[in-house]
Amino acid sequence: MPNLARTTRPLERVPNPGMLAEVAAGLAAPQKELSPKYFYDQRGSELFEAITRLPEYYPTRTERALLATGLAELYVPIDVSATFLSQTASQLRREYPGLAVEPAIADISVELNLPRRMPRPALFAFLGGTIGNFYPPAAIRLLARVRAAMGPGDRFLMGVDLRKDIARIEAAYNDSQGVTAEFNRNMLLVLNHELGADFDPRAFEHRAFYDTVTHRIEMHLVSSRTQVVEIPGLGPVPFAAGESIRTEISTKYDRASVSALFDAAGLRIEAWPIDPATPFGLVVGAPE
Ligand code: AVJ
Repeated sequence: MPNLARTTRPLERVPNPGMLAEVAAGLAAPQKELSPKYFYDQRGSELFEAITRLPEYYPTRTERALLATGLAELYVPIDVSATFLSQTASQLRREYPGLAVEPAIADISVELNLPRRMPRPALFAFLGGTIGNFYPPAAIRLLARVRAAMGPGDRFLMGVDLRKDIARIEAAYNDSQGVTAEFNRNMLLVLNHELGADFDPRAFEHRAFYDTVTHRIEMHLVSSRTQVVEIPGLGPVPFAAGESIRTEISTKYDRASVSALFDAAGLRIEAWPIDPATPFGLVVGAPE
């Protein structure tokens, strides 16, 4: 068996001194849980890009079709996946020679790490429906952080996946090629690489199901047998057969639930251009 614990690759993500404590807390909970941000090392970011091209995964292509192409003078892409981000920045500079691209490496659940000065008015964009990965209190904190960085003339553009037929949502997270399953298991490789853990990704199964009460799809990694995982500094983590780690929630919204989030963060909905067929939407927010 390959030793997944020891590799010499450089860190591909934002340095994260709090990672071990966060992983420890998540794995100590009755429902073991890890943050979906740990999907995104180089491989995880590439897998997510592959997901965006899957026939079942409708969000990205719908969002792109909704966006009119107007070019800004300064683009500040923010991402937790550092190597992937700098590759994207180089590619954008080649594609749009007139555009200033200033990438910011950040864990947006903690800070935005914006440049000190930016041309205004600025459009803050949070696309893909990623707001759905945050539990309501964290979603409000994130939007409030954006709101605090906005000037009066700035606007906020957010992609939101909307409530729809359960089968269509579940298919988008259980694609027939197994890319989402590999994306899900990649989180274990991230923990092996960054914490020296010894997860065997083959011993965990991908599961994704929709919860109609909380309006979210949940992704889990289900332990296929009784096993003990070793995480240096944390010790042995036992798993029962069938026990899962929740690795992601992806909440689906409607106009009322977006409006409630915006209210709590000091934003108001200025426009609501959606694709009613999917449905998937964009929302334009302004400071209240
Ligand atoms: C990148 C957060 C928008 O929640 O749909 C794709 C990640 N997870 N397939 C989402 C994801 C499973 C995606 N976001």
